Amino acid sequence: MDSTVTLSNAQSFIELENEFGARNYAPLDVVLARGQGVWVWDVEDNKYLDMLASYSALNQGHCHPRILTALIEQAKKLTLVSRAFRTDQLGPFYKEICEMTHSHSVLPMNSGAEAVETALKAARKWGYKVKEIPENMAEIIVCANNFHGRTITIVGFSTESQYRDGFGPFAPGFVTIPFGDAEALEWAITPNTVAFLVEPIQGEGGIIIPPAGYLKKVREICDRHNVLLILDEIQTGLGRTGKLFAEEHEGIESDLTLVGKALSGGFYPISAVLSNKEALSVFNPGDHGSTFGGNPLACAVAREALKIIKDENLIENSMVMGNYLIQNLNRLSSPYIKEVRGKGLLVGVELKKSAGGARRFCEALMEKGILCKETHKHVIRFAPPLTITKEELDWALERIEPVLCP
Ligand code: IF1
Repeated sequence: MDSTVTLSNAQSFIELENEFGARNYAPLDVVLARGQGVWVWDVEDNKYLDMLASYSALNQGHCHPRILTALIEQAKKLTLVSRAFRTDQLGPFYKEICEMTHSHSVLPMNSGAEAVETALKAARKWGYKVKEIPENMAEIIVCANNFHGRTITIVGFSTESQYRDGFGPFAPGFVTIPFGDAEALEWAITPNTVAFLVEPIQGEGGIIIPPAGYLKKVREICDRHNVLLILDEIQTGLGRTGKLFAEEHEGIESDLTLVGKALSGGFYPISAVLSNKEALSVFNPGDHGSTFGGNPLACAVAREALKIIKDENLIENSMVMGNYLIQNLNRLSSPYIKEVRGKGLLVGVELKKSAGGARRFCEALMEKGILCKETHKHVIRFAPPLTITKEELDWALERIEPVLCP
């Protein structure tokens, strides 16, 4: 029996998802079929400006032709050997990402959550082997309102009740402090603290920017107590906030930096842990790994995706266009807007409670040809590909204004 499905209209695709898929998402009812740069088209060929960019995985834009070529050329040659053998892609990828990010060493994985898990394992092992903490006593400090992924360990230290509900028991050894409060970090550190894990800007938390000087103080406190600073730059990194990494806004360097999402420009799941000192060197053969981590297809894609960030000046464009977007959103006199905040092209528009939630605004924007997604009920997130031009932002602003200023 031929079970191949050929469908044309949006509703039939939606029904298929609803009939056969787990209900772990509530997406907008737009069924996309192709994308190019900042634009995507649905199955009925309606065109939309993608102002979500897959939560920053598409910093280089949809289907970037150079990454596409790298993917195809590498796919013709060699895709996977596992880490049982070496390849002619892994070493060059290591060298290029370390040089570009001023890192000492790197460990490649696939998803963002895996990069987070890898860093947690490295930090604990570093704590036992280097800091000489008693066995099974390692503590890692995290922030309230964090988002680091969906594994059981990670949701175990989430403060969002839905992310935890029904998934326990959870791993011990995590301590939660408020985000943006350096003094709280100092208070929470004990002789058994191995690391502090934090997002430079909380993404899913609602585009929350900590007070100026926070990361600098955090760096100083971690140094003073011999605690590793782990920055989750999976969403904020690779140009999103107008710097290669958000840490640069405060002129600091982490001990471990986590990257994912835009590391592949949206073609392929690739993540990595970047290490600035000895933290990663505690791993011995057999301690950690992944079948697909560091595979040659991933490396070829990531190498090209990184080069594009430089060659197309995406970091500077993110800063300039981000400022332009924030400035113009701030000009709107809307009865709904409470605050506009952001850095580079990571922008949040927080709505007043009286607006009744951000979802209906995202739906209204979709009707006008703009795709974005609410976060934390009351915040609209605008995070388009970093390739976006002033003309394209003007096009967006023309459509955002009537939705927010009726
Ligand atoms: C989904 C959110 C964003 C992240 C940070 C680690 C990860 C993420 C700072 C894990 C992932 C994703 C997950 C994705 C949607 C998206 C998201 F709304 F869910 F929270 F971006 F804001 N650290 N964020 O933002 O990376 O394992 O997913 O590769 O649908 O859950 P991952």
